[in-house]
Amino acid sequence: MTLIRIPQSWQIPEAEVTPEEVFYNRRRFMKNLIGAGLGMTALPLAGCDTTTGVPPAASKYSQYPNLIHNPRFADAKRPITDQSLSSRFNNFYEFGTGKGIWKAAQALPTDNWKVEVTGLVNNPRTYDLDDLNQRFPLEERVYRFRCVEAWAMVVPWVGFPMKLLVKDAEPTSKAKFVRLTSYYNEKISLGPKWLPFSTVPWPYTEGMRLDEMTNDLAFFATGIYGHSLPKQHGAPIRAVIPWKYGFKGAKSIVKIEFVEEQPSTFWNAIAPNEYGFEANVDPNVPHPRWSQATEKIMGKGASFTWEKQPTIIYNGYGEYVASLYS
Ligand SMILES: Nc1nc2c(c(=O)[nH]1)N[C@H]1C(S)=C(S)[C@@H](COP(=O)(O)O)O[C@H]1N2
Ligand SMILES: [Mo]
Repeated sequence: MTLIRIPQSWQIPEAEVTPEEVFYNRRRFMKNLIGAGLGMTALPLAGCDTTTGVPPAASKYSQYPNLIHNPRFADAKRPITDQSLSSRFNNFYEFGTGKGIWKAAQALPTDNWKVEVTGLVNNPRTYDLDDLNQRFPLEERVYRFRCVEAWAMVVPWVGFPMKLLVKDAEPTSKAKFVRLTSYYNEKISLGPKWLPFSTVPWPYTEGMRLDEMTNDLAFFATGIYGHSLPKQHGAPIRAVIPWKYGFKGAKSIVKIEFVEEQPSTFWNAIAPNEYGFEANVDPNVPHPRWSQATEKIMGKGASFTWEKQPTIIYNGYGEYVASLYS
């Protein structure tokens, strides 16, 4: 019974791409699963949920009466990916290693969410979600998105530039980096149980330099497609850093910590030679196991088809960020 369900998340369309998951090759993975004797209890009951957590189209924008449609980021020069695709093809390892985790992710408890801002700042503070959505003017930005696995999409996020939160926090002159920590609860985030547990540095963490964080583009998203983030996209708040590979964008953030040294981060700790800390999109730097010269853009209309195209340096955002790396 149990094992019948597991392969579902591995079915097409994810078979189309080479996921980070390959790091744990599938056979070893299945063996671990059987060896560990994981029974029905390891399978989230939330899997029974048949909704993707995506509100009906009628509610689009109604929760955002003052939304700014930032004209600089209104057109990503590629069509926006259909929501029915992007909300069913996700990476969120806390809820499983396949792309079809949208059902399992509905188990994420988002009520009374708190985000702690801490570390080398003059104004440490714990925000709740209303604080965040009211304190910072919300805008919509259509960004290109590029996963290190070489799939890509175009998504209209709702949120606010990270630099507004930085200003609020007032980092001290010692602060050089930020570390973002994702929600983690071993009892709810059942995905980890499917991995060789001791080798995986949960919770998921990510980070960047302070000058990257205060770049115009770096964004905290609390919504997508004109409504709140569905859980599988990292509700209620996640990072979006469009010139870097997707894994830099930590989901379901609970802690934002300003630090002096480059922090240890999830994928970088697992495989430093495969997932560098900087992780800027670059067609000329291949992943050790695949080329980054081209990418596959998700969908055309509402079906999972993939169109190959050349990868652009900094995911096409060089005019904003190239000077950070000169
Ligand atoms: N907490 C957490 N954040 C995460 C991940 C994850 O597994 N856990 N996966 C990352 C990767 S590899 C990608 S490509 C994006 C995917 O975002 P999406 O599913 O909303 O498209 O989330 C990133 N953020
Ligand atoms: Mo990714």
